[in-house]
Amino acid sequence: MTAMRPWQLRSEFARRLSTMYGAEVPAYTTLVDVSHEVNEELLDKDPEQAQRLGAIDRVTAERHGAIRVGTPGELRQVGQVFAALGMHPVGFYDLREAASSAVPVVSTAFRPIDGDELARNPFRVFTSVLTPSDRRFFDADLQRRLEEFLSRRSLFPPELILLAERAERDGGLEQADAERFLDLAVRSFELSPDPVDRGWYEELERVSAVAADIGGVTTTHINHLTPRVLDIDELYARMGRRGITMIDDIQGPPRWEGPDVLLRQTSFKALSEPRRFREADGSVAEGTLRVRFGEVEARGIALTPRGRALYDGLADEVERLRRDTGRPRADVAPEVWTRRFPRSEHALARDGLAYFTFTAADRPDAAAPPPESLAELVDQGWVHAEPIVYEDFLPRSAAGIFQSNLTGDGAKDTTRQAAELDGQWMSGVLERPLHDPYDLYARQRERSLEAVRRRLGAPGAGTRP
Ligand code: OOG
Ligand code: NI
Repeated sequence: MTAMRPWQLRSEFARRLSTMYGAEVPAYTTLVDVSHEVNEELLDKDPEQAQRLGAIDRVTAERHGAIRVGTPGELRQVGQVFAALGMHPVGFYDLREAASSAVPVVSTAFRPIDGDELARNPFRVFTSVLTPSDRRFFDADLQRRLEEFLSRRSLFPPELILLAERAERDGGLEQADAERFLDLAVRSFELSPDPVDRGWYEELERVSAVAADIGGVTTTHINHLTPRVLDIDELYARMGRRGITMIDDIQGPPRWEGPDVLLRQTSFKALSEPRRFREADGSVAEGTLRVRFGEVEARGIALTPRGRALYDGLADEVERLRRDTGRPRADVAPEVWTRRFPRSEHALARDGLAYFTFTAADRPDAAAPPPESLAELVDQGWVHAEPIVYEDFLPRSAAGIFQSNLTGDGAKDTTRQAAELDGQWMSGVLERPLHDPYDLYARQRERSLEAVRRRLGAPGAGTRP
């Protein structure tokens, strides 16, 4: 009998990470306080609406972290540590393509993948790995020196990896081991007091501030920890009133009259933090770095590939209009959405644009057999639809958040050869399957439809779109 199951380790890790990060970055605590304030108010006003996309206990504890590592070996170890917490790699994000400034990383997100695990604690970590072989950013000489620097460091103590392997194998850890595991895991993501080699850091910074943050230091750290808020516009205004400067924009879908979909994010600007530097003459001096920021997010309904294509099309149209007319995005976007995006959850469900789970409605009066098309089942009231919340990330928003917090644009030579890195590469490095987010949502929907068919005694119900 193990004392702590993976989900308990996950909750406890997220809680301790939050305490640690709050001590390192006090403005994060303000962000969490204001998020809770806004959430409580909405809950008081309309408990049902406020909890439509997750019970309040889940939402209150909900966080995502962001970390950045340097090598395939480090990424594999990260995968092992998170496996102990019941978190699996989902999705492949290529920020090299999504960002206009130099962001030489590819990423995945570790998260729980089952509905009940997500409900217990949905903690997720956006994890990026540096791409030193990408010639658009690094020449052969810099690649060699960077890889050599990275090969000399070790981010995770062997004891942590052993405990993680044991936790994954046994489905949890005994109390004393769990305590040790959590302690070592949280400490691995603390900001290190080790001096930063100034010359090396600055050389990398000229290529990319992200490359310097990852490969310019001998340790890793949590870059940000993001609480979930139910009204991000209200939060944005309140943070401003508390004197905390936010970035200019809220990334993702606009505020509008229709359903919340996907993910909206914003952040406060990267803060100057004291760090020690080793100078060229070997002396150590105090200095500052501006790398870590505070992000906050509001989550909406997961879109199907068709819904996502519509979303991406609207994002392009908004961008075009913004450029052509010079009007702010916050004015243009709601107009475009009102014109082109379905105005109700019902329409999203009927048209197969978003993911829902379905339950059979009580229809004792029904004379005809239920229809085979899901659209008709929805339209004729045979089923109730509950939205599935989006558990993943958006590459454009991620790139936007990265960019708005970088000190400089860095340098990207687009005439040179990109390194070919994709989901298959990532999965090989992790030695684990990389889950496709759409498959996970579709599976959740399909399970609910199987139950509907059994309830209605109609094996064909909902088998067509
Ligand atoms: C990750 C940026 C992406 C998000 O929420 O989209 C991200 C990073 O800054 O390391 O966290
Ligand atoms: Ni983030």
